[in-house]
Amino acid sequence: MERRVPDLWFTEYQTPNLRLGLRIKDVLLNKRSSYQHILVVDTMEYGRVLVLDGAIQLTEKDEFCYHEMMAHLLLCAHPNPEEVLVIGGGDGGVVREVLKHETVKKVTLVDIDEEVIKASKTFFPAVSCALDDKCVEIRPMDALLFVKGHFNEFDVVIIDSTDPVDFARGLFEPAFFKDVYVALKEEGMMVAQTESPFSEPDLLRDAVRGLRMAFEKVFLAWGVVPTYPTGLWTYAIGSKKLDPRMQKRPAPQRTKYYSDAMHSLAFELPPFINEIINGGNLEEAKGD
Ligand code: AG3
Repeated sequence: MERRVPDLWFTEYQTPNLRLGLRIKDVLLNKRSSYQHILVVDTMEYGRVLVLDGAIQLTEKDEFCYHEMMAHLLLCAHPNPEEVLVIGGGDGGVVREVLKHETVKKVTLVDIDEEVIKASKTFFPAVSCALDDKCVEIRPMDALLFVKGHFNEFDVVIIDSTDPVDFARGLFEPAFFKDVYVALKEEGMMVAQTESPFSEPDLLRDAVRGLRMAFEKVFLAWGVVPTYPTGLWTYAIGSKKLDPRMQKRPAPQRTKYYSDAMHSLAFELPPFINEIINGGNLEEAKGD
């Protein structure tokens, strides 16, 4: 008889009828925090993977696709971003990208679950590396409460949430977007991850609708993240004044997904996505 190695797989049910399977090399962490289940596995195809409540948050191999877009779309569209608020994102990936901008004086990270921050520091040093920077203040609390106490304070707010289930649901609501509006300065902008137009078209439509209730200008950008449901991802932007399609400052050096050309490309919506958020109305599709 030959020796055989066990065949371990991690499966994410992206929808009840669609799943992504990653072959596991090793299980590094498998625990429950007060808020969610936290799993860290090392996989053959994508390296280490952070999974919260069964949903992939990042993999070593493709996290840059998402984190670069979340940070640079707005930071490069703002003339002088100094004060940045990151909501969720306890892994530190967005904060790492934000700190590539020399204008930034302070980043406040508000994540409800300190255990995610701890897991990232232990297992994803290349993602969490900026969390100990002197410009970063970490506030482990509910972001819904945090934003209520802040007025006219931030240039850019980045909402790096999990899927809208359980405690993250409120982060996709119009009431929250309105609080974020108030927390932003006069030229402020916010971006939220708004899932896949293939698997969650209704969620995307509702999120854009909610943003339009709170902000003068609303825009949508898209990009590719191979390990997120369907691989096609959206980023919804609310702005008080500025047009985020106009890049004000060049892409930071050494990015792997975002570039000056990708900035404008990201705002070119494929017609089926425009249909979802505007019912095909081209005037509105321009965003303003
Ligand atoms: N936040 C968005 C993850 C959504 C993925 N959804 C899923 N796999 N079903 C990612 C946090 C990374 N900083």
